[in-house]
Amino acid sequence: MVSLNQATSQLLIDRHEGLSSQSVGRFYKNNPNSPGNYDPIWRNRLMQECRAAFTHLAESVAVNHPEFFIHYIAWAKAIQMRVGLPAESFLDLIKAEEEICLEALPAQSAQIVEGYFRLALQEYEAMDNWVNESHLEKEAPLFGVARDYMAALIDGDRNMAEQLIREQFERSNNITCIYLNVLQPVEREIGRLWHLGEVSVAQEHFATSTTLGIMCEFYPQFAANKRNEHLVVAACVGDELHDIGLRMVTDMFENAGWKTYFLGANTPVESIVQAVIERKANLLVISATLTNHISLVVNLIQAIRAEPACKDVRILVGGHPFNIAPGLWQDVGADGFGYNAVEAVAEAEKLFSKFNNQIQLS
Ligand code: B12
Repeated sequence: MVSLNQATSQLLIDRHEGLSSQSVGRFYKNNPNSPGNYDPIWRNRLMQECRAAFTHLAESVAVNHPEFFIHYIAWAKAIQMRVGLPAESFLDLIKAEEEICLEALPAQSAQIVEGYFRLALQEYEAMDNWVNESHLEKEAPLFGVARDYMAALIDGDRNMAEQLIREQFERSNNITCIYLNVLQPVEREIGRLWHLGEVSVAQEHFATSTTLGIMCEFYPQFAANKRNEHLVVAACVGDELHDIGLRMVTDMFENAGWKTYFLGANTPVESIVQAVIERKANLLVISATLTNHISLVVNLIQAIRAEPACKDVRILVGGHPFNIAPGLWQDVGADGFGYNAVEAVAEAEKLFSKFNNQIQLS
């Protein structure tokens, strides 16, 4: 049976175009002096914003986690302010979206959606702090290396970037620490600076490809490690292109002696299921970064669970949405979750020791 949340989510998806144009109309009716009234470029921009808001709201309602809608609003607020829409105007746009939903949706759906808007509006002022907080923490291990590595990337100095990481590896011989305290926070910080308009798309792409190159150079270190008999298949869902986190997770499994089969971004569900069967995988690790990709995770897990040949396969999930929504991993039907690449391996080892004990006992 379809739940009220799923029905509401479907309504939002089916009607998002109409809801968007009514919201933009209401926004300008309530605020005739707001930027861009009678300007088709601005109207178009606000339409796009409303479409994205209703899509994120639909996903958030479908999985019953308001965090995603709240985070989307925080993200969009910074983007809209960057392109010249004042914070108070964006607030009025959200209020217009809410008004239209309450008028246009059936009462029970309107009630659900009202709760999501209420939570987002409660956080509206505080949201600026989320975006303004750096991912490079002064007290964190290797802060200096992370700071210099990021500066080299922003300068476009690949040699310097590689040298900093090489030197740190020579000093510490600790790849895990470099991954978690340099590469990961620097990627996130570059994303934050892009979001605020302080780093260009080109600079972000350069940083990302340099970081991926450095990670590849570490591979021989992992490959030398002792193998265990477990095999892990690693995949992102749907059109998710963010696969560096998953790559780190896979590398940490290699480092811990697992065999791995990395599929990365953009692999169709059938191909993931097929790979799991053909490789006789013990574990599937699924990564999602975008908060509107949770339904894709659910679909993939259901496809694995429906396949008799995968009955003993364990599933771990992770990535940004799981990090911000406690308990989501259980809601999507996974066996476990890890906040980062090290926790991913620890969780898998815990799962398999439990599983092996069960086999021995039965
Ligand atoms: C690099 C990057 C890209 C690259 C990705 C290249 C690649 N090969 O990965 C490209 C350019 C393709 C890209 C595209 C987009 N991006 Co982008 N991107 C980033 C960026 C800067 C870094 C991502 C990253 O590598 N992070 C570092 C890794 C190590 O962290 P992580 O993924 O969280 O992984 C760790 C844990 O989560 C965990 N984990 C991860 N997976 C798993 C799995 C399991 C099983 C377990 C247990 C644990 C686990 O372990 C990992 C390692 O410790 C982020 C910024 C950010 N905050 O991350 C934005 C970011 C994710 N992108 C963003 C956006 C908006 C986009 C685009 C929509 C932009 C656009 N308009 O086109 C597109 C979407 C493309 C798509 N369909 O996926 C937003 C997302 C906003 C949101 N809240 O949803 C971010 C946050 C930037 C921002 N601040 O605005 N992006």
